[in-house]
Formats: sequence, structure tokens, C-alpha cells
Amino acid sequence: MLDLFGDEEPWAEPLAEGAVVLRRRAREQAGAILAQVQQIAARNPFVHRFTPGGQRMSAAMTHCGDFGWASESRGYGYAEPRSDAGRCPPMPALFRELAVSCAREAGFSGFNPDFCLVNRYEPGAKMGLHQDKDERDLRQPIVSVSLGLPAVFLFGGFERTDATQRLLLEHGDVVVWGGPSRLRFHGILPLKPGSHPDAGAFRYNLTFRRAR
Ligand code: MD3
Ligand code: FE
Repeated sequence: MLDLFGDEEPWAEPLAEGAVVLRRRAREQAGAILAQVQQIAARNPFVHRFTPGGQRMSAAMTHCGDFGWASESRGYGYAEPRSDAGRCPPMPALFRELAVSCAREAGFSGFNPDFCLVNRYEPGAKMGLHQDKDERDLRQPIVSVSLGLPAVFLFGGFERTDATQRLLLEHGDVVVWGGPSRLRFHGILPLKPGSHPDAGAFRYNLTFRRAR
């Protein structure tokens, strides 16, 4: 059915073993999530970080939860618990509840995220193929929430050179990555310019993680 009114019910699309897209799953909460992101950024501003290889990232980042994120000068990865508590707000209950419910719907009950990374993409911003393996327990999934402008997501295999599949991620889409898919290479193609009624000229992606 054509979604002329943007009010369709969420639906699940399995991607691979351990990976599922919950389409539009966060649409109802989207406005409230974006308002919280603005609050987090008011305390902990979006910055462009550097990859372990020294490249400036085109997506800007902020975060909330129990950990800081190492600064450019101190390397890459999670910092000590509450090391930047002055700037890093705790995870809002709304975020936690959404991430826990989505993980449960994907078969990962007991997920208890302690960190939320927020990426902000402007037109042209991208993320190169990488794996997420800085978290201690790789049996815990990652829950990703996309808001604002759409982006083409690439997901590959377990080697950087494996073939990739493309997937359009739109406002309100949630993806849960667990089981064997937890270590897949993935990335984001350069964002196309546009305007979104709730997010303006940006795409936001929130990833909920169990860091420690
Ligand atoms: C697949 N973010 O922050 S979200 C990241 O849209 C990151 O900003 C992208 O990759 C973004 O690390 C992609 C989808 C995603 C997140 C984590 C994954 C896919 C994943 C972890 C393992 C496998
Ligand atoms: Fe990632």
C-alpha cells in the first residue's frame, strides 16, 4: 500500500542471521528523541572526531550514557566510566526503553545498553566500511535508530573485501545487529542533500551499545 499519510504500522524485515530492520519502529517517538538529542548536544556538543587512522570523520558525534568517548588526542574508544560526567548526560529513559524493546523484538532479551553514540550527517557526510568491536561483550547486539534524511547503508560480510548489500535507512527505521551479524563490516554512503520536516538538513543515527 502507498504510504500517503506516513501513519503505517512498523514491519520487520529480516536481513541476515541476527540482523533485522524494524521499519518505522521509532516514528512515534522521533520528535521526542530529536528533542533529547538537542538537549544532549547543548551539554556535549557535536564534534568531528578522528578515526584510529587519523582521518577526520565527516559525521559529527555526541553521546550519552555511562562512559565518555576518548578525545582525539587520547586515542579512540570508550573512556573511563563517568570520566566526562560533567558533559556526558545519562541515557534518557525514553532512549533506553526504545532500545530494550527493539532488542527484545529482535530476539535479544536482557539487552541493557550503557552507551548511546549519536552521529549527525550533513550532505556529503559518510562513514567508511568498518566493524564495531570496541565493546567488551560482542554477544550483546547493537540497536541503531535512523532519523531525518534517508541514507544508503552498506552491509558487508566479515572481511573488508566481501561484497556489500545496500539498504535505504529512513526516518524511524531501527536495525538490530546481533549474533553473527554483530561483526559485519558496514558503512554509510555520502548523504544526499534534502530537507526533513523534523530534522532539517541532517540525518541522525543513534546506536545503543553495551560497552562494558
Ligand atoms: C552492523 N553508524 O556508529 S548504523 C557506527 O548510520 C555506525 O551512523 C552507522 O556504523 C550510522 O558505528 C550505521 C547501523 C549499524 C550500527 C552498528 C552495527 C550497523 C551495524 C554494528 C555491527 C554491524
Ligand atoms: Fe558501526
